[in-house]
Amino acid sequence: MSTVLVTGAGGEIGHSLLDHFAQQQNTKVIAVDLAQLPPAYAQKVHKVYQADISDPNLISDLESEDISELYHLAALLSTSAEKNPERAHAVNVNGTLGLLTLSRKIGERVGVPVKFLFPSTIAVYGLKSLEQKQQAGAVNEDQYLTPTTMYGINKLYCEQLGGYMSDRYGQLSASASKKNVDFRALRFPGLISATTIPSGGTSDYAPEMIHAAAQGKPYACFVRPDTRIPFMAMPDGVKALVQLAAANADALTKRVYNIGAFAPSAEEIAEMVQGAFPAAQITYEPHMKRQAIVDSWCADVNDSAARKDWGWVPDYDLNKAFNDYLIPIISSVYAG
Ligand code: AKB
Repeated sequence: MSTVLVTGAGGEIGHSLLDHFAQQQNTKVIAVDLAQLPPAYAQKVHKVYQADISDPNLISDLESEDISELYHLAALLSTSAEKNPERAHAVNVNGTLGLLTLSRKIGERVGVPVKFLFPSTIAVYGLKSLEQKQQAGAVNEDQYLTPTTMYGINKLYCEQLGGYMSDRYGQLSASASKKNVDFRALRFPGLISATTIPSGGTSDYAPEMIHAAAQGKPYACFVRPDTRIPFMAMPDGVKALVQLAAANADALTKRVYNIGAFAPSAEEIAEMVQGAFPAAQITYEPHMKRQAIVDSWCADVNDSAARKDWGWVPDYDLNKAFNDYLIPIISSVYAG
């Protein structure tokens, strides 16, 4: 029986990850979330801590748990973080440092490194202009690392912090060679779930457009029709996390991996939505500041390292995401 800690368990990825672990026989899940977990999800886990991840009391309460894998999903996303940058720093950075320290202590006590799975983001990229974005195309992990948002800065720093905690923590001390944390990160594109609606992100226009159409509501898209960033269907996001966690450490040449699936423009998403829901009313009312944020993100990612090192292949391209996952499930959710 292995024990897995999931922070931000009540969020979009959290729900899908809890669904995944509920199917596993030998996994005990401890969930952490600021809000109360809906009863259907609370039933799927062994224990729930309703707490703020930046609270040091939570970290000391968790120290006695024999956690072998930690999925640190709790974060303030890009739009929320711009509204409250200090709070974003406290949650996104201090919260992550606390959990890395927790993992280090547990790893040391148990004698096996704790696997620390960290969802990073395409917000770590900062393209200077639309011309540069177009020329760059699918970016590699080490290019354009000049984020423009608090969220992107927080995530990029935490990627470095995770690597440090894994490989060089206290490098001048006598016990430094001992590895207590095995940090692994994925740079997620915008995620689209059929069962939950995101809040606080800037890639939210795609899921918002689809969910509005399924409910027969008009939608004013907050970015221009030509806006392009990578997206992924939620089941692929969960698959990537679980696959990276299971990968053999010797096969991993990086601590941080891009993962891609499809990269449509807002207009191409609107066309897919209109095809599925012909009565959909989609208009464009770009919000200048949110537009600037997505314009600074890459148009696509090069995920060849993930493909080569741990066999990453998405199950859903744009057509399959709409036809086999989003439309059937969303339609039944709102019909029901
Ligand atoms: C956001 O929009 O902030 C997130 C992300 C791309 O990381 N969905």
